Amino acid sequence: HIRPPRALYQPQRINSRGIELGDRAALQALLGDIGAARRPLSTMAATTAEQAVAAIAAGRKGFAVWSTTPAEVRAAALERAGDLLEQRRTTFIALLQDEGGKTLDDCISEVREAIDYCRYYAAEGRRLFGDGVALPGPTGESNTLRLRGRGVVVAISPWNFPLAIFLGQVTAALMAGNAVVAKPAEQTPVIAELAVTLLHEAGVPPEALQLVQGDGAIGAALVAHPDIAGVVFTGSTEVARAINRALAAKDGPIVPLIAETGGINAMIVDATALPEQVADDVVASAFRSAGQRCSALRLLFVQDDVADRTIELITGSARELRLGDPRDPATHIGPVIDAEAKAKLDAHIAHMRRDARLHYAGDAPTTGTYVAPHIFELRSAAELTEEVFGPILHVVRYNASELDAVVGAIAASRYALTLGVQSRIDETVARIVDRLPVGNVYVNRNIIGAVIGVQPFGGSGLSGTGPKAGGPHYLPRFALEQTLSINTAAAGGNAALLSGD
Ligand code: UN1
Repeated sequence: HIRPPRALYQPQRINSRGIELGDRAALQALLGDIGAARRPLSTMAATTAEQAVAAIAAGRKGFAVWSTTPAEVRAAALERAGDLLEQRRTTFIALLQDEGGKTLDDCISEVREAIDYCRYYAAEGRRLFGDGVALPGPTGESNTLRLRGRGVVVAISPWNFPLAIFLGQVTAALMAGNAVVAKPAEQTPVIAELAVTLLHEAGVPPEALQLVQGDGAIGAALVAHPDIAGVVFTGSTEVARAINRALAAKDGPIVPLIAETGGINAMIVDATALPEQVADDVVASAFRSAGQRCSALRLLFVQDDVADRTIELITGSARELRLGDPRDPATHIGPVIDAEAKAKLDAHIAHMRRDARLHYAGDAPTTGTYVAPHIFELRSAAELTEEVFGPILHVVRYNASELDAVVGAIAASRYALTLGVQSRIDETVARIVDRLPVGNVYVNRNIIGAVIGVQPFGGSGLSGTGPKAGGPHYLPRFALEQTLSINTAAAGGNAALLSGD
């Protein structure tokens, strides 16, 4: 059964309270002033390894205070942080443009996401960290399962969502009653500093949330410390592995790693897919944010009957994209994060130009770290062996009898983060989706921009350990479980322990 065609679908980007963050022209006018007033990045001092170690010791004191602060009070601090973010949105939007090189649309979405994280984890925290769950037991005994903080959690975050992912990690760990030592990406230190100041202002004690600045060596010093209670990390698979090894190698407590890493994310387009919808969704998923999202589309499988037409439509839409200064509201795609990222992508493009068929190469400004969108066709998915973190799309044709082989190729990558399926046949969608362990599956729409609390985000295999950020299982992983079994029958039974008196 083939579903009838329908109007094109654009996912809504509204946050939990439906906030509008102001009209673009007004924001743009404000941005100029704020951008000029900011501190130069060179004034940021990197933390030394000794200071990083001292932060863990101070965090132990912060933990003693914060873990015994009622969950309600912790939740209220997070909500205040969300309100402060909303009030100061233009500052954060300006910084995201400046430090992160992100377009205005991306900056607005990111500030919304950051506000959502504060409010969502506050609400989840109230639900999960209050009195605990009373469990049925024999008469004369009360049994309660409750969640508590673990200790000092190390949070290591990436440059591609320097506000939202940074705050997502930190607010979750704090809500669960942990103290946090956060190490943001060295490319985006100022945003992190402002975000931490804001959380302190919102009521998080300074020793419960400390910031250390620096590169991977500082992160490694934190992870190697014997007194940490867990690590939350977003970044490359390679670094997640290194963290895992470091945690396994040291003596002391066995602590969890929550990791969200990369993907060779695929989309499968069959002959019944709506071509205009496919073009829209492929261009958004592969090229928006200059492809610098872990959710972005890297590998497009197109059924051969419609492949030429589909590639033509995608190329047509890609041509409409404007690359340039992210501060210009007409820009769709800004620069990639730095010269190192550009050099890596340029090398991949050069390699593809030799070995693959080029369908499209866009125009990019010649100064600055711009990388033009490219579309290459591969003979087989096996030719793409690693995540390419930029605006480069790889296309592979398949015929109808090869669908299972396509599914097998996606599984064989061992990444399992996002997946798109474009088809009007429900059985085809089910056949693909049921066979892959992918974390976030998107059907007949784009594959980026997961909404907090609506589309919990994260994968498995080479893509991470879970739990999913912005979902109901995230906070418990940051916590200890404590089962409290109390004799309430005997004279002097300790029922009062549970009533909070
Ligand atoms: C990342 O890029 O590291 O769904 C993860 C999305 C975002 C991805 C964030 N939540 O596009």
